[in-house]
Amino acid sequence: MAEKKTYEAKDITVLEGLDAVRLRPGMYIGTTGPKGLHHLVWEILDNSIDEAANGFCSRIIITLNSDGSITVEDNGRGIPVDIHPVLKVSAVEVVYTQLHAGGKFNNENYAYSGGLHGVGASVVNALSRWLKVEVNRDGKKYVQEFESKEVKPGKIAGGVPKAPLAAVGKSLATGTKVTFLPDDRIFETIEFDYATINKHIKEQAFLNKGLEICLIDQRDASKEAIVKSYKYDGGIKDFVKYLNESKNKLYDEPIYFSGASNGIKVEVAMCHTDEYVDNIFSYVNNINTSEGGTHEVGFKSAITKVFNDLARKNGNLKEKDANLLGDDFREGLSAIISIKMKNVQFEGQTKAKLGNPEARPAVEAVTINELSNFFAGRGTSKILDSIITKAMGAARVREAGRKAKEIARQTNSLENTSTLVGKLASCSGKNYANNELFIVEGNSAGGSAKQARDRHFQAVLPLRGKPLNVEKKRLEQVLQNEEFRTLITALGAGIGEKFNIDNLKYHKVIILADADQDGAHIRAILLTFFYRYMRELITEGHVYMGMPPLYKLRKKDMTEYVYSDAEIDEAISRFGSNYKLSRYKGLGEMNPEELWTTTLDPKERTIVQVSIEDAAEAEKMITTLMGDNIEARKQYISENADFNKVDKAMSLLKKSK
Ligand code: 0RA
Repeated sequence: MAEKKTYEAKDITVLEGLDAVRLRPGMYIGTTGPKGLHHLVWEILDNSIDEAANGFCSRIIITLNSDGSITVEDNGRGIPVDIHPVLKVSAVEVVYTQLHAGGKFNNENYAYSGGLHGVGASVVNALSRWLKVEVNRDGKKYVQEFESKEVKPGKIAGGVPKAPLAAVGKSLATGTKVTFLPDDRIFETIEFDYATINKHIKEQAFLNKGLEICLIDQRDASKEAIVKSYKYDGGIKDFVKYLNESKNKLYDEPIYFSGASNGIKVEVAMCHTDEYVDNIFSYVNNINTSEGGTHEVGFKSAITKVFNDLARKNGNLKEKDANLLGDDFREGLSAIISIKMKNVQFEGQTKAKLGNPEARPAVEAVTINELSNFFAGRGTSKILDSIITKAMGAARVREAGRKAKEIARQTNSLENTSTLVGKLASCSGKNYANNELFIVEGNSAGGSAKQARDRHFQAVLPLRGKPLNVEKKRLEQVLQNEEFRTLITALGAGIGEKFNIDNLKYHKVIILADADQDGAHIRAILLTFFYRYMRELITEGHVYMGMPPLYKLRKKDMTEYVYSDAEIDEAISRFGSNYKLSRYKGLGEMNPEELWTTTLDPKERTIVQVSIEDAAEAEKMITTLMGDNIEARKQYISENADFNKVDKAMSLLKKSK
């Protein structure tokens, strides 16, 4: 009994740490929205991935359970169970209750972990209703459970051990299994998103060569569990093959190299295609740096140098010729850059840009060294020839484009805005920070939007059918398309290299498309366009998706608009009987008043900010759906299409009649 007392007394200091996490969750996981919720999973998963990176774990299984909890299980060595000499509790308990203790134990082997995730398993425990850890090691199975519960009215203590770690039986296996239920008193939603987790583990499987990561979704007890497994023995080389799946490659096998410089480990896989844009993804300690950073800069300058040197050595470039530009060598390039380093500093709008200056020379040195070695002795290999030929083609087009633009400038055709923006209904306000541009699908919805909007600060650009798909088009061709010229001119900030966000005339660019297949397509084309030619528009947070309602519920003088299938059941139950339900098949069905109240009015509407991940996903979708690889296309559709939506709407309509 006495022993139990001291145990509780000591708990108190532990709890104060975890209370800080519950008080300011944002400081530890960024947000309490869906992104923060999934951060918990990445956190726990990272610990298992670290164990794999050290060579002790070959498989990780993530299970989405029917009670809403999630399990992450690995076959590593198991978290140590010995008693901490100072804290006098098991190492397991330290990991889940001590802030920043993490699973890392200051072990030299774990020197590279951390970064954006790395906040420690204790943060996950603090923000969970309950958490259970099961450890198999030393021939035994150990269990410890934690919970967050109200200790006095209005005061919740987070992540309190229900009892010390206990041996509960024998086990021949080794490994760690963590199950937790995120706390709905902290998070806006505690529903895990299958697609988000699926995408993340696939990415992690690519980044961790040979590691098997499985996902089991058994939340719906009436259906068979969905089981997925990823394991790539080619690592990031397989990642590049996947990116290029539906593209025409200049050479079959991606170029792969790795090395280290100044304690920074660098790994690169790259392969050129016949496309005109590049597709470079970079990672630091397995964390995606979608805004780029010093490592990407180092990589880009290194390949420019190596390929220019080789082109000169091979006689493709004569003495009098100028060097080719980095852009030329990157045309059609798909690449993955993965580096591991200590003391990572993230910068940028979304903290997804590597800031460490030392990463640039390190990546540069490894790339110059390894890439030169790769081509050394091969003379004019086929691979090198194809890369240089492609780059020289790009340079020719660039030069021709420059001349054409000069002529165009002289004849003043591109700059003559008055003829170009004919279809744009601009707004009268000149306070750009306030102005919004709605890009609206279809002429009829565009007409309603023009009538409905507040013309002081809302401009409307209707799109006639589908905009030109920018896939497989050079910038020059995109510029010939009237729809895009109008859009570019309306935004006023230029395009491509010349894009200057300071000149932006609309602070919010809101895409308004129907909630159907065509609408999704239009959204994807526009996002791909922004992603490729005005990326800052997205990274600086200017692009939004409008959310028109899907249903209108009416009863006597009550009217309610419902924006998602998820909310419709609840709304109907509130209306009771004798309601009238109608479904909007498209924006065009709404009259101007309805459009204003539901979709345009800043006080009432819902708009969703587009993230760089959304845009990258749209670009992947476009290349897969428009590409030539039929298998890849089928697989993509079966993995991503949400056919349930339409079914659900139809069944509801039948009910309401
Ligand atoms: C430090 C030391 C040892 C294992 C781990 C950490 C470990 C932590 C986690 C977290 C999730 N899964 C994990 N697997 C292992 C083992 C030290 C030893 O056995 O000598």
